[in-house]
Amino acid sequence: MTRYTFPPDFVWGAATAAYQIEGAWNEDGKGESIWDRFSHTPGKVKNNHTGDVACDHYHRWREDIALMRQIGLHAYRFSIAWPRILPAGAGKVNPAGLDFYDRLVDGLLRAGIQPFLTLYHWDLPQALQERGGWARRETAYLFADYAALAVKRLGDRVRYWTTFNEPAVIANHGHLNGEHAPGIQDAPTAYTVAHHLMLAHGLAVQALRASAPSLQAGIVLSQWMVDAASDNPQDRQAADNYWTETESLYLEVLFKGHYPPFVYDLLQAGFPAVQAGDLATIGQKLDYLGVNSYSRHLVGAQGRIEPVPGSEYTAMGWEVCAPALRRLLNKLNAEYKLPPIYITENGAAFEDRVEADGQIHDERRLDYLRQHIQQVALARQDGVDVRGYFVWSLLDNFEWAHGYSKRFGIVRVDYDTQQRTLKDSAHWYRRLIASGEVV
Ligand code: IFM
Repeated sequence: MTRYTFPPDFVWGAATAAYQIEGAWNEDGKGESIWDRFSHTPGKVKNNHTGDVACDHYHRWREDIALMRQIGLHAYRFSIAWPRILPAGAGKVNPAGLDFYDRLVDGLLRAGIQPFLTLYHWDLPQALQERGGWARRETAYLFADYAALAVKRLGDRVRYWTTFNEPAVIANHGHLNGEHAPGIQDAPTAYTVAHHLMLAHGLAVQALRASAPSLQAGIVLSQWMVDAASDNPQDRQAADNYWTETESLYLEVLFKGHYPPFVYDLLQAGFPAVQAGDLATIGQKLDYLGVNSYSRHLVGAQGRIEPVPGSEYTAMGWEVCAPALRRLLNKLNAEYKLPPIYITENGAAFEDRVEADGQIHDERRLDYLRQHIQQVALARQDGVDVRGYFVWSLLDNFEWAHGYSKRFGIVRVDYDTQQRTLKDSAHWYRRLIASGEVV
Protein backbone atom coordinates (compact mmCIF):
# COMPACT_ATOMS: atom_id res chain seq x y z
CA MET A 1 0.00 0.00 0.00
CA THR A 2 1.42 3.36 -0.99
CA ARG A 3 1.18 6.24 1.43
CA TYR A 4 0.81 9.75 0.04
CA THR A 5 1.79 12.51 2.43
CA PHE A 6 0.73 16.13 2.19
CA PRO A 7 2.58 19.00 3.85
CA PRO A 8 1.05 20.55 7.00
CA ASP A 9 0.17 23.76 5.16
CA PHE A 10 -1.85 21.93 2.49
CA VAL A 11 -5.39 23.30 2.77
CA TRP A 12 -8.14 20.74 3.37
CA GLY A 13 -11.62 22.10 2.90
CA ALA A 14 -15.18 21.54 1.84
CA ALA A 15 -17.36 23.63 -0.45
CA THR A 16 -20.97 24.75 -0.77
CA ALA A 17 -22.88 27.54 -2.54
CA ALA A 18 -25.49 29.99 -1.27
CA TYR A 19 -28.51 28.94 -3.31
CA GLN A 20 -27.79 25.27 -2.76
CA ILE A 21 -27.83 25.44 1.04
CA GLU A 22 -29.05 28.71 2.52
CA GLY A 23 -32.84 28.64 2.05
CA ALA A 24 -34.49 31.75 3.57
CA TRP A 25 -35.10 32.79 -0.02
CA ASN A 26 -37.20 35.83 0.86
CA GLU A 27 -36.29 36.51 4.48
CA ASP A 28 -34.83 39.60 6.10
CA GLY A 29 -35.02 41.71 2.97
CA LYS A 30 -33.38 39.33 0.50
CA GLY A 31 -34.29 40.02 -3.14
CA GLU A 32 -35.38 37.41 -5.67
CA SER A 33 -32.65 35.69 -7.68
CA ILE A 34 -32.86 34.08 -11.12
CA TRP A 35 -32.74 30.70 -9.37
CA ASP A 36 -35.73 31.61 -7.19
CA ARG A 37 -37.65 32.56 -10.32
CA PHE A 38 -36.47 29.50 -12.28
CA SER A 39 -37.20 26.94 -9.56
CA HIS A 40 -40.60 28.52 -8.92
CA THR A 41 -41.46 27.98 -12.59
CA PRO A 42 -43.14 24.56 -12.89
CA GLY A 43 -41.21 21.99 -14.90
CA LYS A 44 -37.77 23.59 -14.68
CA VAL A 45 -36.37 21.55 -11.78
CA LYS A 46 -36.86 17.86 -11.10
CA ASN A 47 -39.92 17.30 -8.87
CA ASN A 48 -40.36 21.09 -8.90
CA HIS A 49 -37.94 21.28 -6.00
CA THR A 50 -36.83 24.76 -4.98
CA GLY A 51 -34.10 26.29 -2.85
CA ASP A 52 -36.68 28.02 -0.65
CA VAL A 53 -35.56 26.08 2.42
CA ALA A 54 -32.68 23.93 1.11
CA CYS A 55 -30.47 23.00 4.10
CA ASP A 56 -31.76 25.95 6.09
CA HIS A 57 -28.15 26.99 6.52
CA TYR A 58 -29.25 30.62 6.91
CA HIS A 59 -30.59 29.63 10.32
CA ARG A 60 -28.35 26.66 11.07
CA TRP A 61 -24.94 28.09 10.19
CA ARG A 62 -23.67 27.70 13.76
CA GLU A 63 -24.47 24.00 13.72
CA ASP A 64 -22.80 23.72 10.30
CA ILE A 65 -19.64 25.39 11.53
CA ALA A 66 -19.63 22.92 14.42
CA LEU A 67 -19.74 20.09 11.86
CA MET A 68 -16.82 21.62 9.97
CA ARG A 69 -14.87 21.74 13.22
CA GLN A 70 -15.72 18.16 13.98
CA ILE A 71 -14.32 17.14 10.59
CA GLY A 72 -11.27 19.31 11.19
CA LEU A 73 -11.61 21.45 8.06
CA HIS A 74 -8.91 24.06 7.55
CA ALA A 75 -11.05 26.03 5.11
CA TYR A 76 -14.63 26.45 4.00
CA ARG A 77 -15.55 27.56 0.49
CA PHE A 78 -18.96 29.24 0.27
CA SER A 79 -20.65 31.85 -1.85
CA ILE A 80 -22.54 34.96 -0.95
CA ALA A 81 -25.91 35.66 -2.53
CA TRP A 82 -25.78 38.94 -4.41
CA PRO A 83 -29.54 39.60 -3.91
CA ARG A 84 -29.21 39.03 -0.19
CA ILE A 85 -27.04 42.10 0.15
CA LEU A 86 -28.27 44.09 -2.85
CA PRO A 87 -31.89 42.98 -3.33
CA ALA A 88 -32.24 44.67 -6.73
CA GLY A 89 -28.61 44.00 -7.72
CA ALA A 90 -27.64 47.66 -7.33
CA GLY A 91 -28.68 50.65 -5.31
CA LYS A 92 -30.27 50.00 -1.93
CA VAL A 93 -28.16 47.80 0.37
CA ASN A 94 -29.79 45.25 2.67
CA PRO A 95 -27.89 45.54 5.98
CA ALA A 96 -29.39 42.29 7.30
CA GLY A 97 -27.82 40.41 4.40
CA LEU A 98 -24.38 41.85 5.07
CA ASP A 99 -24.81 41.08 8.77
CA PHE A 100 -25.49 37.43 7.97
CA TYR A 101 -22.19 37.01 6.11
CA ASP A 102 -20.42 39.01 8.76
CA ARG A 103 -21.58 36.59 11.45
CA LEU A 104 -20.73 33.59 9.30
CA VAL A 105 -17.20 34.84 8.65
CA ASP A 106 -16.64 35.65 12.31
CA GLY A 107 -17.98 32.24 13.29
CA LEU A 108 -15.60 30.52 10.87
CA LEU A 109 -12.62 32.47 12.09
CA ARG A 110 -13.48 31.74 15.71
CA ALA A 111 -13.52 28.06 14.78
CA GLY A 112 -10.10 28.40 13.15
CA ILE A 113 -11.51 27.86 9.65
CA GLN A 114 -10.26 29.98 6.76
CA PRO A 115 -13.15 31.41 4.67
CA PHE A 116 -12.80 31.08 0.87
CA LEU A 117 -15.50 33.39 -0.44
CA THR A 118 -17.07 33.19 -3.91
CA LEU A 119 -18.93 36.27 -5.11
CA TYR A 120 -21.02 34.58 -7.77
CA HIS A 121 -22.26 31.01 -7.73
CA TRP A 122 -25.12 31.53 -10.17
CA ASP A 123 -27.78 33.51 -8.28
CA LEU A 124 -28.05 36.78 -10.21
CA PRO A 125 -30.61 39.24 -8.80
CA GLN A 126 -33.78 38.76 -10.86
CA ALA A 127 -34.10 42.55 -11.18
CA LEU A 128 -30.87 42.57 -13.19
CA GLN A 129 -32.06 39.72 -15.36
CA GLU A 130 -35.03 41.85 -16.25
CA ARG A 131 -32.63 44.50 -17.48
CA GLY A 132 -30.86 41.99 -19.74
CA GLY A 133 -28.81 39.95 -17.25
CA TRP A 134 -25.34 38.88 -18.29
CA ALA A 135 -26.12 39.60 -21.94
CA ARG A 136 -25.98 43.28 -20.99
CA ARG A 137 -22.54 44.82 -20.61
CA GLU A 138 -23.69 47.06 -17.76
CA THR A 139 -24.12 43.98 -15.53
CA ALA A 140 -20.34 43.53 -15.49
CA TYR A 141 -19.91 47.00 -13.97
CA LEU A 142 -22.67 46.38 -11.43
CA PHE A 143 -20.90 43.16 -10.45
CA ALA A 144 -17.74 45.14 -9.73
CA ASP A 145 -19.77 47.52 -7.54
CA TYR A 146 -21.18 44.52 -5.68
CA ALA A 147 -17.65 43.14 -5.21
CA ALA A 148 -16.55 46.51 -3.85
CA LEU A 149 -19.39 46.53 -1.34
CA ALA A 150 -18.66 42.98 -0.19
CA VAL A 151 -14.94 43.54 0.21
CA LYS A 152 -15.50 46.79 2.06
CA ARG A 153 -17.45 44.86 4.68
CA LEU A 154 -15.57 41.55 4.77
CA GLY A 155 -12.14 42.29 3.30
CA ASP A 156 -10.56 42.84 6.70
CA ARG A 157 -11.23 39.19 7.59
CA VAL A 158 -11.65 37.23 4.35
CA ARG A 159 -8.35 36.64 2.57
CA TYR A 160 -9.39 34.38 -0.33
CA TRP A 161 -11.81 35.88 -2.86
CA THR A 162 -13.17 34.16 -5.94
CA THR A 163 -15.05 36.15 -8.55
CA PHE A 164 -16.97 33.43 -10.41
CA ASN A 165 -17.74 29.80 -10.01
CA GLU A 166 -17.63 27.98 -13.37
CA PRO A 167 -18.31 30.71 -15.94
CA ALA A 168 -18.64 28.00 -18.62
CA VAL A 169 -21.62 26.52 -16.83
CA ILE A 170 -23.23 29.95 -16.44
CA ALA A 171 -22.85 30.65 -20.16
CA ASN A 172 -23.68 27.19 -21.48
CA HIS A 173 -26.29 25.82 -19.12
CA GLY A 174 -27.92 29.15 -18.40
CA HIS A 175 -27.87 30.58 -21.92
CA LEU A 176 -27.18 27.84 -24.47
CA ASN A 177 -29.05 24.70 -23.45
CA GLY A 178 -31.30 26.48 -20.95
CA GLU A 179 -31.11 23.76 -18.29
CA HIS A 180 -30.18 26.33 -15.67
CA ALA A 181 -31.54 29.78 -14.80
CA PRO A 182 -32.32 31.99 -16.59
CA GLY A 183 -33.20 29.22 -19.06
CA ILE A 184 -32.13 30.94 -22.30
CA GLN A 185 -31.28 28.86 -25.38
CA ASP A 186 -29.34 31.03 -27.78
CA ALA A 187 -25.75 30.57 -28.92
CA PRO A 188 -24.91 34.24 -29.65
CA THR A 189 -26.29 35.20 -26.23
CA ALA A 190 -24.19 32.48 -24.59
CA TYR A 191 -20.96 33.81 -26.14
CA THR A 192 -21.83 37.39 -25.28
CA VAL A 193 -22.54 36.29 -21.71
CA ALA A 194 -19.20 34.47 -21.61
CA HIS A 195 -17.40 37.68 -22.51
CA HIS A 196 -19.35 39.80 -20.05
CA LEU A 197 -18.58 37.31 -17.27
CA MET A 198 -14.89 37.60 -18.07
CA LEU A 199 -15.10 41.38 -18.16
CA ALA A 200 -16.96 41.34 -14.84
CA HIS A 201 -14.23 39.12 -13.41
CA GLY A 202 -11.47 41.55 -14.43
CA LEU A 203 -13.36 44.58 -13.14
CA ALA A 204 -14.13 42.83 -9.86
CA VAL A 205 -10.50 41.82 -9.31
CA GLN A 206 -9.57 45.49 -9.74
CA ALA A 207 -12.28 46.52 -7.26
CA LEU A 208 -11.19 43.89 -4.72
CA ARG A 209 -7.55 44.90 -4.87
CA ALA A 210 -8.39 48.60 -4.68
CA SER A 211 -10.02 47.96 -1.33
CA ALA A 212 -7.76 45.26 0.11
CA PRO A 213 -4.44 45.12 -1.77
CA SER A 214 -3.13 42.07 0.08
CA LEU A 215 -6.08 39.73 -0.48
CA GLN A 216 -5.78 36.65 -2.66
CA ALA A 217 -7.94 36.94 -5.77
CA GLY A 218 -8.85 34.08 -8.07
CA ILE A 219 -11.47 32.44 -10.22
CA VAL A 220 -12.88 28.91 -10.26
CA LEU A 221 -13.13 27.05 -13.57
CA SER A 222 -14.78 23.78 -14.35
CA GLN A 223 -12.11 21.66 -16.05
CA TRP A 224 -12.52 18.08 -17.11
CA MET A 225 -9.80 16.18 -18.94
CA VAL A 226 -10.62 15.29 -22.54
CA ASP A 227 -9.35 11.96 -23.86
CA ALA A 228 -9.60 10.55 -27.37
CA ALA A 229 -11.72 7.41 -27.62
CA SER A 230 -8.92 5.70 -29.57
CA ASP A 231 -5.53 6.37 -31.06
CA ASN A 232 -6.86 6.86 -34.55
CA PRO A 233 -6.21 10.34 -35.99
CA GLN A 234 -9.93 11.23 -36.37
CA ASP A 235 -10.64 10.54 -32.71
CA ARG A 236 -7.55 12.42 -31.61
CA GLN A 237 -8.51 15.40 -33.74
CA ALA A 238 -12.07 15.29 -32.39
CA ALA A 239 -10.75 15.25 -28.81
CA ASP A 240 -8.45 18.20 -29.53
CA ASN A 241 -11.34 20.16 -31.00
CA TYR A 242 -13.52 19.29 -28.05
CA TRP A 243 -10.89 20.58 -25.62
CA THR A 244 -10.55 23.85 -27.54
CA GLU A 245 -14.25 24.42 -27.90
CA THR A 246 -15.43 23.43 -24.46
CA GLU A 247 -12.59 23.45 -21.95
CA SER A 248 -9.95 25.98 -22.95
CA LEU A 249 -11.89 29.15 -23.72
CA TYR A 250 -11.63 30.71 -20.26
CA LEU A 251 -8.06 29.56 -19.67
CA GLU A 252 -6.99 31.17 -22.94
CA VAL A 253 -8.48 34.56 -22.26
CA LEU A 254 -7.47 34.63 -18.59
CA PHE A 255 -3.94 33.35 -18.95
CA LYS A 256 -2.97 34.04 -22.57
CA GLY A 257 -4.84 37.28 -23.11
CA HIS A 258 -6.95 36.26 -26.09
CA TYR A 259 -9.93 34.13 -26.99
CA PRO A 260 -9.42 31.08 -29.19
CA PRO A 261 -9.83 32.39 -32.77
CA PHE A 262 -13.19 30.70 -33.37
CA VAL A 263 -14.74 32.44 -30.34
CA TYR A 264 -13.30 35.79 -31.24
CA ASP A 265 -14.77 35.49 -34.73
CA LEU A 266 -18.15 34.61 -33.28
CA LEU A 267 -18.08 37.48 -30.82
CA GLN A 268 -17.18 39.99 -33.49
CA ALA A 269 -19.49 38.62 -36.17
CA GLY A 270 -22.60 40.59 -35.38
CA PHE A 271 -22.13 40.49 -31.61
CA PRO A 272 -19.66 43.27 -30.94
CA ALA A 273 -19.15 42.28 -27.35
CA VAL A 274 -15.38 42.76 -27.15
CA GLN A 275 -14.42 46.41 -26.84
CA ALA A 276 -10.98 48.01 -26.84
CA GLY A 277 -9.23 47.39 -23.54
CA ASP A 278 -11.45 44.48 -22.47
CA LEU A 279 -8.80 41.81 -22.89
CA ALA A 280 -6.34 43.74 -20.76
CA THR A 281 -9.00 44.18 -18.05
CA ILE A 282 -9.74 40.46 -18.11
CA GLY A 283 -6.09 39.48 -17.84
CA GLN A 284 -5.60 40.70 -14.25
CA LYS A 285 -2.85 38.86 -12.47
CA LEU A 286 -4.41 36.20 -10.23
CA ASP A 287 -3.18 34.72 -6.97
CA TYR A 288 -4.73 31.32 -7.52
CA LEU A 289 -6.79 29.27 -9.92
CA GLY A 290 -9.60 27.12 -8.58
CA VAL A 291 -10.17 23.90 -10.51
CA ASN A 292 -13.46 22.01 -10.24
CA SER A 293 -13.06 18.56 -11.69
CA TYR A 294 -15.25 15.49 -11.36
CA SER A 295 -14.63 13.26 -14.35
CA ARG A 296 -13.37 13.32 -17.93
CA HIS A 297 -14.86 13.36 -21.41
CA LEU A 298 -13.98 10.49 -23.70
CA VAL A 299 -14.45 11.86 -27.19
CA GLY A 300 -14.83 9.90 -30.40
CA ALA A 301 -15.11 10.98 -34.04
CA GLN A 302 -17.61 13.79 -34.72
CA GLY A 303 -17.12 14.93 -31.15
CA ARG A 304 -19.38 12.28 -29.65
CA ILE A 305 -18.96 11.55 -25.93
CA GLU A 306 -18.40 7.82 -25.72
CA PRO A 307 -19.45 5.60 -22.82
CA VAL A 308 -16.65 3.54 -21.29
CA PRO A 309 -17.61 -0.11 -20.95
CA GLY A 310 -16.58 -1.51 -17.59
CA SER A 311 -16.11 1.88 -15.95
CA GLU A 312 -17.92 2.89 -12.79
CA TYR A 313 -20.39 5.79 -13.07
CA THR A 314 -21.78 8.06 -10.34
CA ALA A 315 -25.45 8.90 -9.85
CA MET A 316 -24.88 11.92 -12.12
CA GLY A 317 -23.85 9.54 -14.91
CA TRP A 318 -20.25 10.78 -14.65
CA GLU A 319 -17.46 8.26 -15.14
CA VAL A 320 -15.19 7.65 -12.16
CA CYS A 321 -11.72 8.11 -13.66
CA ALA A 322 -9.33 9.45 -11.04
CA PRO A 323 -6.11 9.27 -13.14
CA ALA A 324 -7.70 11.86 -15.46
CA LEU A 325 -7.37 14.41 -12.67
CA ARG A 326 -3.59 14.02 -12.54
CA ARG A 327 -3.35 14.20 -16.33
CA LEU A 328 -5.56 17.30 -16.36
CA LEU A 329 -3.42 19.07 -13.78
CA ASN A 330 -0.26 18.26 -15.71
CA LYS A 331 -1.82 19.46 -18.95
CA LEU A 332 -2.89 22.78 -17.41
CA ASN A 333 0.54 23.18 -15.88
CA ALA A 334 2.29 22.49 -19.17
CA GLU A 335 0.09 24.67 -21.37
CA TYR A 336 -0.44 27.76 -19.20
CA LYS A 337 1.60 29.92 -16.90
CA LEU A 338 -0.65 29.50 -13.88
CA PRO A 339 -0.71 30.76 -10.32
CA PRO A 340 -1.00 28.12 -7.55
CA ILE A 341 -3.96 25.80 -7.96
CA TYR A 342 -6.62 24.78 -5.49
CA ILE A 343 -8.92 21.90 -6.29
CA THR A 344 -12.03 23.84 -5.35
CA GLU A 345 -14.51 21.04 -6.06
CA ASN A 346 -14.24 17.30 -6.39
CA GLY A 347 -16.70 14.71 -5.16
CA ALA A 348 -19.46 12.35 -6.16
CA ALA A 349 -23.20 11.82 -5.93
CA PHE A 350 -24.27 8.30 -5.08
CA GLU A 351 -27.48 6.84 -3.79
CA ASP A 352 -26.87 6.67 -0.06
CA ARG A 353 -28.69 4.32 2.27
CA VAL A 354 -29.32 5.08 5.91
CA GLU A 355 -28.69 1.86 7.85
CA ALA A 356 -30.79 0.68 10.77
CA ASP A 357 -28.26 2.23 13.15
CA GLY A 358 -28.71 5.60 11.42
CA GLN A 359 -25.25 5.48 9.79
CA ILE A 360 -24.42 6.01 6.12
CA HIS A 361 -21.73 3.67 4.87
CA ASP A 362 -20.95 5.54 1.66
CA GLU A 363 -18.06 3.33 0.58
CA ARG A 364 -18.24 4.37 -3.06
CA ARG A 365 -17.97 8.08 -2.26
CA LEU A 366 -15.16 7.41 0.18
CA ASP A 367 -13.33 5.40 -2.43
CA TYR A 368 -13.90 8.09 -5.07
CA LEU A 369 -12.41 10.72 -2.75
CA ARG A 370 -9.47 8.51 -1.82
CA GLN A 371 -8.59 7.82 -5.45
CA HIS A 372 -8.83 11.45 -6.48
CA ILE A 373 -6.82 12.75 -3.54
CA GLN A 374 -4.10 10.20 -4.37
CA GLN A 375 -3.99 11.60 -7.90
CA VAL A 376 -3.63 15.11 -6.48
CA ALA A 377 -0.65 13.85 -4.48
CA LEU A 378 0.84 12.37 -7.65
CA ALA A 379 0.29 15.59 -9.58
CA ARG A 380 2.13 17.44 -6.81
CA GLN A 381 4.99 14.97 -7.13
CA ASP A 382 4.97 15.70 -10.88
CA GLY A 383 5.58 19.35 -10.01
CA VAL A 384 2.10 20.87 -10.19
CA ASP A 385 1.67 23.50 -7.50
CA VAL A 386 -1.59 22.33 -5.92
CA ARG A 387 -2.07 23.99 -2.56
CA GLY A 388 -5.41 22.67 -1.37
CA TYR A 389 -8.39 20.40 -1.92
CA PHE A 390 -12.09 21.09 -1.26
CA VAL A 391 -14.55 18.26 -1.28
CA TRP A 392 -17.91 18.93 -2.96
CA SER A 393 -19.85 19.07 -0.86
CA LEU A 394 -19.95 19.58 2.86
CA LEU A 395 -23.72 18.91 2.88
CA ASP A 396 -26.21 17.14 0.65
CA ASN A 397 -27.91 20.02 -1.09
CA PHE A 398 -29.97 21.42 -3.96
CA GLU A 399 -28.30 20.04 -7.08
CA TRP A 400 -29.70 22.62 -9.52
CA ALA A 401 -31.96 21.09 -12.20
CA HIS A 402 -31.81 17.76 -10.34
CA GLY A 403 -33.33 19.28 -7.21
CA TYR A 404 -32.59 17.21 -4.12
CA SER A 405 -32.41 13.93 -6.03
CA LYS A 406 -28.58 13.86 -6.10
CA ARG A 407 -26.60 13.73 -2.89
CA PHE A 408 -22.99 14.95 -2.99
CA GLY A 409 -22.52 15.62 0.73
CA ILE A 410 -20.09 14.00 3.11
CA VAL A 411 -22.74 15.02 5.63
CA ARG A 412 -26.25 13.70 5.07
CA VAL A 413 -29.14 16.13 5.35
CA ASP A 414 -32.57 14.77 6.15
CA TYR A 415 -34.69 17.34 4.35
CA ASP A 416 -37.77 16.59 6.49
CA THR A 417 -36.09 17.22 9.83
CA GLN A 418 -32.91 19.08 8.74
CA GLN A 419 -30.95 16.60 10.80
CA ARG A 420 -27.29 16.36 9.77
CA THR A 421 -25.37 13.05 10.01
CA LEU A 422 -21.71 12.58 9.20
CA LYS A 423 -21.36 9.85 6.56
CA ASP A 424 -18.46 7.39 6.66
CA SER A 425 -16.72 9.59 4.06
CA ALA A 426 -16.77 12.51 6.51
CA HIS A 427 -15.22 10.37 9.28
CA TRP A 428 -12.59 9.17 6.83
CA TYR A 429 -11.89 12.75 5.68
CA ARG A 430 -11.45 13.78 9.32
CA ARG A 431 -8.78 11.10 9.79
CA LEU A 432 -7.08 12.06 6.55
CA ILE A 433 -6.93 15.74 7.56
CA ALA A 434 -5.60 14.84 11.00
CA SER A 435 -2.83 12.64 9.59
CA GLY A 436 -2.09 14.54 6.36
CA GLU A 437 -1.81 11.18 4.67
CA VAL A 438 -3.88 9.18 2.25
CA VAL A 439 -3.30 5.47 1.86
O1 IFM B 1 -23.36 21.29 -7.40
C1 IFM B 1 -22.47 21.71 -8.40
C2 IFM B 1 -21.81 23.01 -8.03
O2 IFM B 1 -22.74 24.01 -7.75
C3 IFM B 1 -20.93 23.50 -9.16
N1 IFM B 1 -20.02 22.45 -9.59
C4 IFM B 1 -20.55 21.14 -9.83
C5 IFM B 1 -21.39 20.68 -8.64
C6 IFM B 1 -21.95 19.27 -8.90
O3 IFM B 1 -22.72 19.27 -10.05
